[in-house]
Amino acid sequence: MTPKTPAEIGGMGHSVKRKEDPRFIRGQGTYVDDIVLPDMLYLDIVRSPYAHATIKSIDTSKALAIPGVLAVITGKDLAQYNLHWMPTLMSDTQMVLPVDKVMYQAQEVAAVLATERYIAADGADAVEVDYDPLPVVVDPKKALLPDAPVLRTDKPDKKDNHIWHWEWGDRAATDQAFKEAEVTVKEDIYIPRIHVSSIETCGCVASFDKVKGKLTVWMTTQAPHAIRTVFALVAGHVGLAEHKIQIISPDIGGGFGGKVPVYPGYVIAVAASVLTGKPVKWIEDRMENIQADSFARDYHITAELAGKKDGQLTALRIKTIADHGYTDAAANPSKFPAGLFHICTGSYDLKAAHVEVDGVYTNKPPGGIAYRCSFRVTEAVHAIERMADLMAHEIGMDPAEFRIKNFIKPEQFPYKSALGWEYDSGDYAGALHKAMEKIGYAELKKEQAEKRKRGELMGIGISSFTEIVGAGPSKHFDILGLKMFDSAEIRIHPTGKAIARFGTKSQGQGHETTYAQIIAEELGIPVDDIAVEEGDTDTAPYGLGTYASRSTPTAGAAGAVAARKIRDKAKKIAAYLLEAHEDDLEWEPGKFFVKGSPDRAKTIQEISLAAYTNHPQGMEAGLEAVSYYDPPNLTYPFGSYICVVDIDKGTGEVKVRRFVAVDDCGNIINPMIVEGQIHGGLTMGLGPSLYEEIQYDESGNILQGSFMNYLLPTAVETPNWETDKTCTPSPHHPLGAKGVGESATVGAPAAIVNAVVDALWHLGVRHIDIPITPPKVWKLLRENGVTE
Ligand code: MCN
Ligand code: CUN
Repeated sequence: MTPKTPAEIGGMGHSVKRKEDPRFIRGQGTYVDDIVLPDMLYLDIVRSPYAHATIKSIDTSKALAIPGVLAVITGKDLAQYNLHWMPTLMSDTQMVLPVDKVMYQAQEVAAVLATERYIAADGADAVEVDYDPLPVVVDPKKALLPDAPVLRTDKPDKKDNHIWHWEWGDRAATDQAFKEAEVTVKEDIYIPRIHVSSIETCGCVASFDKVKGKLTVWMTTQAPHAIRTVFALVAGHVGLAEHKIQIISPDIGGGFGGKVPVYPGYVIAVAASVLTGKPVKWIEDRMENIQADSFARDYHITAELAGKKDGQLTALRIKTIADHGYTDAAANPSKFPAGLFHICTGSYDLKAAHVEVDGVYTNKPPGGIAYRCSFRVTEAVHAIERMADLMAHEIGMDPAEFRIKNFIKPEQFPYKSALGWEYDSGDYAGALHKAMEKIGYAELKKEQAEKRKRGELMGIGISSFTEIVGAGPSKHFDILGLKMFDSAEIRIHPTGKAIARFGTKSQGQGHETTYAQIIAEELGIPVDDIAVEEGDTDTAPYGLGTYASRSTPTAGAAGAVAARKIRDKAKKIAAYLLEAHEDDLEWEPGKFFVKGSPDRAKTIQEISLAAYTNHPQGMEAGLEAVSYYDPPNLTYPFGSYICVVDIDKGTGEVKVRRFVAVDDCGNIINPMIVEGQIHGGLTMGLGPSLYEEIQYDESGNILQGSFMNYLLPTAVETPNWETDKTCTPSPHHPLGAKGVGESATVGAPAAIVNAVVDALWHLGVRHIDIPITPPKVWKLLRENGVTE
């Protein structure tokens, strides 16, 4: 797309350098832990060594004897104010601090308040808790057995560990299609628990001003307004009304979905500040972050695909057990307990589909956050892209040809999927062809055939994913009743400079730059002249926050709509100044001019000044607008990824030799930022594919509780990503843009697994669960006599 604005204005399509970077690269960002207030106290948390145990007693005397320790807060203290439990995003309940039992290892048990951070930590070590261990349930399938101990004894009516059953689609039509199928394939696919490892851990500074009765909380949250409302609803009975609560999300060092939930530490810090009248800081350390914060995925999927011998797909059937840990705290729109998992028909034109998911309690920390994926889309994409590959291999058809045969065709858009989604636009074959060309697909196939003769293990894997982002149309999507719109408020100052505030909150995505570009595009005001703010609930308009790649589809659209309202008013002012009729005016970036006489023009800066100094009689002064944008549909970005792997026969190590990613997110605001999003996203797709997994032993002990064994890819493991794009605008978004922040993380794992299985198919290997670690592959090689 050629930019419509010149580089000095920097509208859409310009790779404007990030406005936020000068402060970040100089170490001048303001993160929560940078906030220091006078008389600030520190909180540290006592955590449970047991995954399931009764608390017999808590002895705080030794801790309280340490000079500087001011208080030890327990569940019983919070229970006096009915703050020992809190609601989760899925209307389940979660303990802030336990009164009688703990439900997972590393759960919060008590909190120590002290004058210094390290004194608080010493105090936490000195708290003595007497536990009585209870039987532990870690396997969700065992949790469903009739003799399994019932975990949620706090719910009097609960007689088992089953949380909910959810199903979608046409069961009868799907069963019928399977009966009539010429070929079917079936596979169990486990998508393990993984953990968001943002550079900054979670934390807050809560400051209650007893005189003003106002609570200010700086916190690491992706959704400040929603948090404010939830705090007001939960703590209204202790006098915290919503206008007396200010949530500020300062700079955030990565969110990736892990900073959507409310963690107990936040609530305890707020309670401690309200009780003491002093500011209270709580910052997780790295081990607490990895062991106790909410986790992603943990989906036990059984998928079946039906089709004809010629490769035509007909139907998909999926059953899933979702491990939610001890509470359903998943970050999903309220009406969808399994998120948008029913995007699982993917890029294919299927006649019928049916999907079932059962949520289960186990003795683990809460699961169900999204790890750079809008609500279970990675799980869905992984399932369909694995199954498509399995089917192609099964019938002996080239996986690329197979996909092209089954893709939804460009002329079928808007396309209604078998599970009810209306895909907005796409050209799936276009993206796949581009990726095939870029990687040299035909030559790679030849190379592979030759290598196979020599006994070398090389694989080629494709993933042609469809993402679904931008929740959302508020008729379907809400979180605890809050409709999922988003907002923008733009104010133009007399000198033509602007401030714009949004209801979302960047965690590294570059909103200060890209939102300014959207306004520059619409008003012709240079990017440098536009200040963008987010994350302060006292100033920003109400919005639902940044996750699910929704900022561009929702708040970005709101920015365009608000800017257009301003342009409409500017036109009236220009007509007045130019003594012309509005209909005779034309717009080009930055000015209105009289049709046919380009010299008779008024720049947006001149118009801005006139809005305060010389506006028409009867018109309100000023130049500003607000938009609360409720998107008519979601956006459906997509892409085709091709991965080439070589497998070391001696060690089982998988090496990603090449990875080509062709993405399509419609019209692009900032190509450089989008490329950065894709590079980061691909690396976050690589991690879980080859390295990352959180496991528990039978007693509920976490096995990957630190970066010693929870492995993240570094620059050494990360291949050279080769990226490219196609552009299929969204027909309903004001700028034709789709979200992109998560596409790569969602799409990449299936390409990697498909490549590995492709390398090993001739040995009889049909599937490998991620992460594909060297021991897993080595075992397969050994079983097949390839290695000793
Ligand atoms: N963009 C663009 N043109 C498009 C689409 C997007 O220029 N057609 C730009 C946007 O203007 C924005 C960025 O790309 O600057 C991402 O936009 P979008 O896809 O709308 O996603 P969000 O801004 O809502 O970001 C959320 C998404 C999610 S859900 C996760 S998880 C994730 C991700 O972004 N977390 C991140 N990328 C991250 N990047 C960083 N650095 N840190 C995180 O925590
Ligand atoms: Cu999907 S993790 Mo992001 O939605 O913040």
